[in-house]
Amino acid sequence: ATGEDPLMSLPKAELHLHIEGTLEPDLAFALARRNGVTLPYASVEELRAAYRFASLQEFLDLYYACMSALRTRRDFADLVLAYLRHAHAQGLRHVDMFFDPEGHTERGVPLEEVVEGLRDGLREGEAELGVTGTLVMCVLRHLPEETSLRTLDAMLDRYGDLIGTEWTGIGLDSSEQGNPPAKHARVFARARAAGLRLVAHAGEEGTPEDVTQALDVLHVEHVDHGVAAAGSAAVMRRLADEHITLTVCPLSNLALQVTPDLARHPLPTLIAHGVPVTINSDDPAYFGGYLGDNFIAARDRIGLTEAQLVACARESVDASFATPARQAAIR
Ligand code: ES4
Ligand code: ZN
Repeated sequence: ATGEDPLMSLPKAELHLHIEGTLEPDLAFALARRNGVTLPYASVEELRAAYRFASLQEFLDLYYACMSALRTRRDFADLVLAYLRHAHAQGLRHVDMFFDPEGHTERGVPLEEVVEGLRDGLREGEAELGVTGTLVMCVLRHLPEETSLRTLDAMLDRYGDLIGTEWTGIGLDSSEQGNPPAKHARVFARARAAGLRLVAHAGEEGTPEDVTQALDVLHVEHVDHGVAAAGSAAVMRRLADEHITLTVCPLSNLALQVTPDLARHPLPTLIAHGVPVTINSDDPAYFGGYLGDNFIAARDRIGLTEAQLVACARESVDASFATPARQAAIR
């Protein structure tokens, strides 16, 4: 089916993609072997069988466990290349790629191995496929704000010269319950002053008020997920009026039981209220589909029209952190 469906060849940007969430079980075991790391699963089959999640936290526990396979600069480059090849075959032209520096530094992997590997992968992928990408560091909201501040400062120290080119933004991810946007307000203020663009996960498992708080306190320009906004006409009106783009991830929402059924997904409600939306894959190795697969699910299982899907793809390019010249080349 890949390549035949017109949605697969529709040019798209991906604005909500955790590179660590692209680690497929076969690559996880190959990297673990290469690094002498033991994964908490005996085989690829046993790991795949663990992909049943009742909540975001159940997923995150597995996501952090599998990260232990990633240790070296070459591991991160290989991870990026595998993702770019897969997503390019589904119409990807540009990605603003999330990564979790603390997911690696907290277990002893030097920041430079992570960032240099991701940069290598993006450079090699552009040469091979013509796909462009930028990096968006995410801070883990379950950690103390002091930790996030140190992580941002370490990134600014070593990679501040990449801001606005290879490194475009900062995001906020991990466990939403009990970790509201305001917990990391100082990190976002510092990032904003440094010239980074701001995004945050909000209203995934949370409430419309979490979306509002991300806007009022963090001053983000996109809200990642944000599907809880569909519960408030006032919040949707604000997103429409201020042109705040939501980076929606249908197969993720289904896998984490944010929605019980794609037929009841909030995307049509958000679109009906004029909210700018994009479609993304989030953690495609874990949630059963890459970017084009999410577009197909939005058509066949949510019921979006061809015109609505084309508008989502167009919005993804326009709202991306690619340069204006690159955006024009993709459109
Ligand atoms: C994530 Cl789906 C999701 N939500 C929050 N944090 C995350 N990190 C990776 N995937
Ligand atoms: Zn996410």
